[in-house]
Amino acid sequence: MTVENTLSIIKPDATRRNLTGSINAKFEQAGLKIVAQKRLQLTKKMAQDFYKVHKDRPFFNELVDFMISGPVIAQVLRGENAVKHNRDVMGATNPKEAEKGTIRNEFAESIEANSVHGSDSIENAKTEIEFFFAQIELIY
Ligand code: IDP
Ligand code: MG
Repeated sequence: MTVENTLSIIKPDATRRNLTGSINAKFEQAGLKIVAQKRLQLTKKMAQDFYKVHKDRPFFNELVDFMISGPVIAQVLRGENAVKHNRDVMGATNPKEAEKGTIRNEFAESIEANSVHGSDSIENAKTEIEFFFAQIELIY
């Protein structure tokens, strides 16, 4: 077991419904520590850049519009196997397929407005954390 950091984003559908605290409680109950966090309004350019791996997918433009439709919370979660552990806590991309008790099962509105983003590999976690945070902003 190794302690890792992973990048999480609470998406606009969740901030709109005032669910930041409820979602953060899920992370903390699961043993993930929030070691950095900020609320921000993404620009179109930032959203396009963040999701550039999906630029050829049919839902890309809609996804970008959704991600800039309201504030997001960018955060760094830390814990044992945090990258994979957070993916389990989040649940499947499609909330209809997300296991009971997961964030997406409890809170997501749709496959697009699915309340949270989480890094999918240790390598991507590093890049995604650097996208939002300076190293000195991570307080263990
Ligand atoms: P993930 O967030 O579970 O890693 P990805 O496949 O990386 O899922 O997709 C990134 C985001 O794009 C999803 O979280 C969701 O907001 C959106 N998305 C994924 N698939 C679809 C789709 O089929 N229709 C609309 N939006 C989608
Ligand atoms: Mg993904």
